[in-house]
Amino acid sequence: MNTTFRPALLVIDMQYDFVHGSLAVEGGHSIIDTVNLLLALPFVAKIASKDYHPPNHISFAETHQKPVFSKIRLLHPDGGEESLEQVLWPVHCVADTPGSEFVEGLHSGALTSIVHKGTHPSIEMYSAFRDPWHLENTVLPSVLESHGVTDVFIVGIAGDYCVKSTALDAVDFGYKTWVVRDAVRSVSFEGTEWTDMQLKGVRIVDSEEVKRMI
Ligand code: VGL
Ligand code: ZN
Repeated sequence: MNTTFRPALLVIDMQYDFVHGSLAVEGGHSIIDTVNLLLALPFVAKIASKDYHPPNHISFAETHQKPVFSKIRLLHPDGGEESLEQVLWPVHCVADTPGSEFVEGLHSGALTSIVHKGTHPSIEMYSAFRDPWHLENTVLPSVLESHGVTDVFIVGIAGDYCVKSTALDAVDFGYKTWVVRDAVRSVSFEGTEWTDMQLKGVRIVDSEEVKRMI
């Protein structure tokens, strides 16, 4: 058994609303085939996250009666001065609605686990590992630990939000972290997420290279 390289695939938020629905990301549909190719490789774990919000979630513009895509400051849930900028999104990925389902065509039968995130009404959670205040972990850290994972390969949506936050946390949790560029799509066209991730130690690869590695 190879104990020095135990790769996991993390499929981030490949859900109806991010591909066809209220927060559809440009080109989201075009990465489904590539994600499916990667899902067929012998990773030790194949884990998908689902953005999974209550109807009145704090990240929804409607919750604050403010314009979609406007920004607010969110205070630390336990009080104090600390705050984070929050983009206010259209209502998306509400738990148990069609918008939160995996996008049609995704080979979800190949998955070994599913991680739900953003389920708490008053806490935004872009990362599949934990909330931005580091108050609570999802099940992802323990799932990765239970499989003895050494390397995580991240794909999905959105490159500049949930993929990036998940990748930075993967580095913080001590994993060798790879983001598969041609299996990611972003909300904005600025493209700064790639250098932001690289500067923090994330390795950017393409799917052809991953096929040779796994
Ligand atoms: C995401 C915006 C709001 C994402 C989730 O999956 O990147 N983006 N919620
Ligand atoms: Zn969300």
